[in-house]
Amino acid sequence: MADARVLVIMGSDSDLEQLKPAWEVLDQLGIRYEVRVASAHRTPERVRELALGARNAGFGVVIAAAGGAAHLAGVVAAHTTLPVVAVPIAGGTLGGVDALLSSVQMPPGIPLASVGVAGARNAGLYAAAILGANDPRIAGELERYRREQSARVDAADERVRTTHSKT
Ligand code: RP5
Repeated sequence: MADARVLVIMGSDSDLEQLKPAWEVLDQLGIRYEVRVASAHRTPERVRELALGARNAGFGVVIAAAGGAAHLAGVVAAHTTLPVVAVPIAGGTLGGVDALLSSVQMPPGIPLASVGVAGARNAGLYAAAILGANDPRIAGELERYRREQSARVDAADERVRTTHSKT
């Protein structure tokens, strides 16, 4: 996919279901993406190759998801100056807190942005915001997305108010 804008990498295909909301929201915003599996510890050379080639391949931002000790996003960030958004995968013995801390506690010099545990949808939205900084079409799509989201909250308010209030 030559003109994909977001590179999505997961450490294992066992992460896939949890990460799906990231590209579902990219679909809603009309942003192209490529989804890959590469592991920082099981296929370190593949991760390096993907990260080193990402900018020339046309990507503007990378979403990297992993669970457990979760070093995938940090390793990707070490090999590219593109912005990298980490998604800590929920699960395992520590429920994803391990992956969260691995993501947010990067030592100085190689920064990562991180969403919360299992925060794939926000990762997609944040990647869109990064691209939208220099792309008015994407910024407009994000504004539309927020307007629709607000309208759903207003509709829920009306529904709950009329159903549950006793005045
Ligand atoms: C991490 O280890 C992966 O991102 C995944 O969340 C976790 C477990 O991987 P599998 O054993 O299910 O392949 O590297």
